[in-house]
Amino acid sequence: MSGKPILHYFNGRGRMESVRWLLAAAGVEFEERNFETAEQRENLIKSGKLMYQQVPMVEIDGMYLVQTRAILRYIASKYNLYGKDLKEQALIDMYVEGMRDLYDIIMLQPLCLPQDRKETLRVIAERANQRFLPVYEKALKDPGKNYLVGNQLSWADILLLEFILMVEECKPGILSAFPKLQEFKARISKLPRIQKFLQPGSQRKPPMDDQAVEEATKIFNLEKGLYVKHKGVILADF
Ligand code: P9H
Repeated sequence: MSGKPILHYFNGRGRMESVRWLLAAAGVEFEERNFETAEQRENLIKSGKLMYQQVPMVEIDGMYLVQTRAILRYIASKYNLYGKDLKEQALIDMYVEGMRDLYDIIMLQPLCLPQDRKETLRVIAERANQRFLPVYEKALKDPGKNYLVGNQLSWADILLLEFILMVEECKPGILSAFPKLQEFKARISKLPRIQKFLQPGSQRKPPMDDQAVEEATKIFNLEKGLYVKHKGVILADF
Protein backbone atom coordinates (compact mmCIF):
# COMPACT_ATOMS: atom_id res chain seq x y z
CA MET A 1 0.00 0.00 0.00
CA SER A 2 2.44 2.65 -1.10
CA GLY A 3 1.93 5.89 -2.91
CA LYS A 4 -1.03 8.27 -2.79
CA PRO A 5 -3.64 8.11 -0.04
CA ILE A 6 -6.85 6.43 -1.28
CA LEU A 7 -10.16 7.95 -0.09
CA HIS A 8 -13.13 5.55 0.15
CA TYR A 9 -16.55 7.29 0.23
CA PHE A 10 -19.28 8.38 -2.20
CA ASN A 11 -19.09 11.13 -4.83
CA GLY A 12 -20.28 13.87 -2.52
CA ARG A 13 -19.20 16.10 0.37
CA GLY A 14 -20.68 14.41 3.47
CA ARG A 15 -18.05 13.49 6.06
CA MET A 16 -15.11 13.22 3.61
CA GLU A 17 -15.03 16.83 2.37
CA SER A 18 -12.83 18.19 5.19
CA VAL A 19 -10.34 15.40 4.50
CA ARG A 20 -10.17 16.47 0.84
CA TRP A 21 -9.56 20.10 1.95
CA LEU A 22 -6.77 19.13 4.36
CA LEU A 23 -4.91 16.92 1.86
CA ALA A 24 -5.23 19.62 -0.81
CA ALA A 25 -3.92 22.29 1.59
CA ALA A 26 -1.01 20.02 2.53
CA GLY A 27 -0.21 19.59 -1.17
CA VAL A 28 -0.86 15.83 -1.02
CA GLU A 29 -2.26 14.26 -4.17
CA PHE A 30 -4.92 11.66 -3.42
CA GLU A 31 -6.98 9.04 -5.21
CA GLU A 32 -10.73 8.61 -4.70
CA ARG A 33 -12.66 5.32 -4.76
CA ASN A 34 -16.32 6.37 -4.56
CA PHE A 35 -19.19 3.94 -4.23
CA GLU A 36 -21.92 4.12 -6.84
CA THR A 37 -23.98 1.28 -5.41
CA ALA A 38 -24.91 -0.15 -2.01
CA GLU A 39 -23.36 -3.42 -3.19
CA GLN A 40 -19.95 -1.75 -3.64
CA ARG A 41 -20.24 -0.46 -0.06
CA GLU A 42 -21.23 -3.95 1.12
CA ASN A 43 -18.16 -5.40 -0.59
CA LEU A 44 -15.84 -2.97 1.20
CA ILE A 45 -17.55 -3.84 4.50
CA LYS A 46 -16.99 -7.55 3.75
CA SER A 47 -13.27 -6.81 3.08
CA GLY A 48 -12.87 -6.20 6.81
CA LYS A 49 -11.05 -2.91 6.15
CA LEU A 50 -13.73 -0.82 7.92
CA MET A 51 -13.30 -0.92 11.72
CA TYR A 52 -16.95 0.10 12.28
CA GLN A 53 -18.36 -0.92 8.90
CA GLN A 54 -18.54 2.79 8.15
CA VAL A 55 -16.86 5.25 5.80
CA PRO A 56 -15.03 7.66 5.34
CA MET A 57 -11.98 5.42 5.15
CA VAL A 58 -8.54 6.55 4.00
CA GLU A 59 -5.83 4.09 3.02
CA ILE A 60 -2.60 5.86 4.05
CA ASP A 61 0.84 4.76 5.31
CA GLY A 62 -0.21 1.11 5.58
CA MET A 63 -3.35 1.89 7.58
CA TYR A 64 -7.10 1.78 6.88
CA LEU A 65 -7.95 5.00 8.78
CA VAL A 66 -11.58 5.52 9.76
CA GLN A 67 -13.47 8.05 11.96
CA THR A 68 -13.39 11.50 10.35
CA ARG A 69 -11.73 13.27 13.29
CA ALA A 70 -9.05 10.58 13.61
CA ILE A 71 -8.30 10.88 9.89
CA LEU A 72 -8.08 14.70 10.09
CA ARG A 73 -5.78 14.61 13.14
CA TYR A 74 -3.42 12.11 11.53
CA ILE A 75 -3.10 14.24 8.37
CA ALA A 76 -2.74 17.49 10.36
CA SER A 77 0.00 15.99 12.54
CA LYS A 78 1.83 14.37 9.62
CA TYR A 79 1.94 17.61 7.59
CA ASN A 80 2.81 19.96 10.46
CA LEU A 81 -0.58 21.70 10.53
CA TYR A 82 -1.15 21.18 14.26
CA GLY A 83 0.62 24.08 15.99
CA LYS A 84 4.06 24.23 17.64
CA ASP A 85 3.18 22.92 21.11
CA LEU A 86 0.48 21.34 23.28
CA LYS A 87 -1.14 24.68 24.12
CA GLU A 88 -1.47 25.60 20.43
CA GLN A 89 -2.79 22.09 19.77
CA ALA A 90 -5.46 22.55 22.45
CA LEU A 91 -6.50 25.90 20.97
CA ILE A 92 -6.67 24.36 17.49
CA ASP A 93 -8.84 21.54 18.86
CA MET A 94 -11.20 24.02 20.55
CA TYR A 95 -11.65 25.97 17.32
CA VAL A 96 -12.08 22.84 15.18
CA GLU A 97 -14.48 21.05 17.53
CA GLY A 98 -16.61 24.19 17.81
CA MET A 99 -16.88 24.42 14.02
CA ARG A 100 -17.78 20.71 13.78
CA ASP A 101 -20.81 21.20 16.04
CA LEU A 102 -22.42 23.44 13.41
CA TYR A 103 -20.66 21.75 10.47
CA ASP A 104 -22.42 18.45 11.23
CA ILE A 105 -25.83 20.18 11.02
CA ILE A 106 -24.87 21.89 7.73
CA MET A 107 -23.52 18.57 6.39
CA LEU A 108 -26.80 16.76 7.17
CA GLN A 109 -29.12 19.59 6.13
CA PRO A 110 -29.59 18.26 2.57
CA LEU A 111 -30.75 14.94 4.07
CA CYS A 112 -33.51 16.40 6.20
CA LEU A 113 -37.16 16.37 5.20
CA PRO A 114 -38.10 19.09 2.67
CA GLN A 115 -40.43 20.74 5.23
CA ASP A 116 -37.52 21.06 7.69
CA ARG A 117 -34.98 22.58 5.32
CA LYS A 118 -35.95 26.25 5.70
CA GLU A 119 -36.00 26.11 9.51
CA THR A 120 -32.68 24.25 9.55
CA LEU A 121 -31.11 26.96 7.37
CA ARG A 122 -32.51 29.66 9.69
CA VAL A 123 -31.00 27.98 12.77
CA ILE A 124 -27.66 27.42 11.01
CA ALA A 125 -27.45 31.16 10.20
CA GLU A 126 -28.54 32.15 13.72
CA ARG A 127 -25.96 29.91 15.44
CA ALA A 128 -23.21 30.96 13.04
CA ASN A 129 -23.99 34.64 13.67
CA GLN A 130 -24.39 34.41 17.44
CA ARG A 131 -22.13 31.60 18.61
CA PHE A 132 -19.41 30.64 16.13
CA LEU A 133 -18.32 33.44 13.73
CA PRO A 134 -17.81 35.96 16.60
CA VAL A 135 -15.26 33.56 18.16
CA TYR A 136 -13.15 33.43 15.00
CA GLU A 137 -13.56 37.18 14.30
CA LYS A 138 -12.19 37.86 17.81
CA ALA A 139 -9.31 35.41 17.33
CA LEU A 140 -8.19 37.40 14.25
CA LYS A 141 -8.72 40.91 15.61
CA ASP A 142 -5.11 41.74 16.53
CA PRO A 143 -3.30 43.57 13.66
CA GLY A 144 -0.97 41.25 11.73
CA LYS A 145 -2.74 38.15 13.10
CA ASN A 146 -2.90 36.09 9.91
CA TYR A 147 -3.80 32.74 11.43
CA LEU A 148 -6.20 31.55 14.14
CA VAL A 149 -3.39 30.02 16.24
CA GLY A 150 0.24 31.19 16.52
CA ASN A 151 1.93 32.57 13.44
CA GLN A 152 1.64 29.59 11.09
CA LEU A 153 -1.10 27.91 9.07
CA SER A 154 -2.92 25.13 10.93
CA TRP A 155 -5.80 22.80 10.08
CA ALA A 156 -8.07 25.14 12.10
CA ASP A 157 -7.47 27.80 9.41
CA ILE A 158 -8.20 25.39 6.57
CA LEU A 159 -11.39 24.10 8.19
CA LEU A 160 -12.43 27.68 9.01
CA LEU A 161 -12.27 28.63 5.33
CA GLU A 162 -14.30 25.51 4.43
CA PHE A 163 -16.74 26.41 7.23
CA ILE A 164 -17.08 30.05 6.09
CA LEU A 165 -17.85 28.98 2.48
CA MET A 166 -20.45 26.45 3.70
CA VAL A 167 -22.16 28.97 6.02
CA GLU A 168 -22.22 31.48 3.14
CA GLU A 169 -23.94 28.87 0.95
CA CYS A 170 -26.61 28.61 3.67
CA LYS A 171 -26.85 32.38 4.24
CA PRO A 172 -25.21 34.50 1.50
CA GLY A 173 -23.75 37.77 2.85
CA ILE A 174 -23.53 36.43 6.41
CA LEU A 175 -19.90 37.59 6.58
CA SER A 176 -20.87 41.28 6.12
CA ALA A 177 -20.77 41.77 9.90
CA PHE A 178 -17.32 40.13 10.23
CA PRO A 179 -14.58 42.28 8.58
CA LYS A 180 -11.65 40.23 9.92
CA LEU A 181 -13.20 37.03 8.58
CA GLN A 182 -13.66 38.66 5.19
CA GLU A 183 -9.91 39.47 5.13
CA PHE A 184 -9.08 35.97 6.35
CA LYS A 185 -11.24 34.37 3.64
CA ALA A 186 -9.51 36.44 0.92
CA ARG A 187 -6.02 35.77 2.32
CA ILE A 188 -6.32 32.00 2.85
CA SER A 189 -8.14 31.52 -0.50
CA LYS A 190 -5.08 32.99 -2.23
CA LEU A 191 -2.67 30.40 -0.81
CA PRO A 192 -1.54 28.54 -3.97
CA ARG A 193 -2.64 25.02 -2.93
CA ILE A 194 -6.02 26.26 -1.69
CA GLN A 195 -6.51 28.53 -4.72
CA LYS A 196 -5.92 25.41 -6.90
CA PHE A 197 -8.45 23.38 -4.84
CA LEU A 198 -11.03 26.18 -5.24
CA GLN A 199 -10.63 26.05 -9.03
CA PRO A 200 -13.37 24.30 -11.06
CA GLY A 201 -12.29 20.74 -11.92
CA SER A 202 -10.53 20.12 -8.61
CA GLN A 203 -11.48 17.23 -6.29
CA ARG A 204 -13.61 19.61 -4.22
CA LYS A 205 -17.28 18.49 -4.25
CA PRO A 206 -20.29 20.75 -4.92
CA PRO A 207 -23.09 21.18 -2.37
CA MET A 208 -25.35 18.09 -2.27
CA ASP A 209 -28.27 18.53 -4.67
CA ASP A 210 -31.32 16.26 -4.80
CA GLN A 211 -29.57 13.88 -7.17
CA ALA A 212 -26.63 13.50 -4.74
CA VAL A 213 -29.07 13.00 -1.87
CA GLU A 214 -30.81 10.28 -3.88
CA GLU A 215 -27.44 8.61 -4.54
CA ALA A 216 -26.39 8.76 -0.86
CA THR A 217 -29.81 7.52 0.24
CA LYS A 218 -29.44 4.52 -2.10
CA ILE A 219 -25.80 3.75 -1.22
CA PHE A 220 -26.27 4.08 2.56
CA ASN A 221 -29.90 2.89 2.55
CA LEU A 222 -30.85 6.05 4.44
CA GLU A 223 -34.42 6.62 5.62
CA LYS A 224 -35.55 10.19 4.88
CA GLY A 225 -35.64 12.33 8.02
CA LEU A 226 -34.16 9.58 10.20
CA TYR A 227 -32.60 12.08 12.56
CA VAL A 228 -32.86 13.19 16.10
CA LYS A 229 -34.27 16.70 15.93
CA HIS A 230 -34.67 19.55 18.36
CA LYS A 231 -36.97 22.45 17.49
CA GLY A 232 -37.18 21.06 13.96
CA VAL A 233 -33.40 21.03 13.53
CA ILE A 234 -31.23 17.97 13.00
CA LEU A 235 -29.05 17.28 15.99
CA ALA A 236 -27.45 14.02 15.04
CA ASP A 237 -27.79 11.02 12.84
CA PHE A 238 -27.40 7.35 13.63
N1 P9H B 1 -18.24 8.98 13.51
C1 P9H B 1 -23.93 10.84 3.98
C2 P9H B 1 -24.17 12.07 3.35
C3 P9H B 1 -24.09 13.24 4.04
C4 P9H B 1 -23.75 13.20 5.37
C5 P9H B 1 -23.50 12.00 6.02
C6 P9H B 1 -21.79 6.79 7.37
C7 P9H B 1 -19.44 8.37 11.48
C8 P9H B 1 -17.13 9.38 11.39
C9 P9H B 1 -23.35 3.39 7.38
N2 P9H B 1 -20.61 7.09 8.17
C10 P9H B 1 -25.39 8.85 6.72
O1 P9H B 1 -25.25 8.56 7.88
C11 P9H B 1 -24.32 8.62 5.72
C12 P9H B 1 -20.70 7.53 9.43
C13 P9H B 1 -19.34 7.73 10.11
C14 P9H B 1 -18.07 8.46 12.16
C15 P9H B 1 -21.89 5.30 7.19
C16 P9H B 1 -23.57 2.74 8.72
C17 P9H B 1 -23.29 9.62 6.08
C18 P9H B 1 -23.58 10.86 5.31
C19 P9H B 1 -21.64 7.40 5.99
N3 P9H B 1 -23.11 4.79 7.52
O2 P9H B 1 -17.04 10.54 11.79
O3 P9H B 1 -16.47 8.95 10.45
O4 P9H B 1 -21.77 7.76 9.97
O5 P9H B 1 -20.92 4.65 6.81
O6 P9H B 1 -23.76 1.51 8.69
O7 P9H B 1 -23.57 3.45 9.72
S1 P9H B 1 -21.65 9.12 5.98
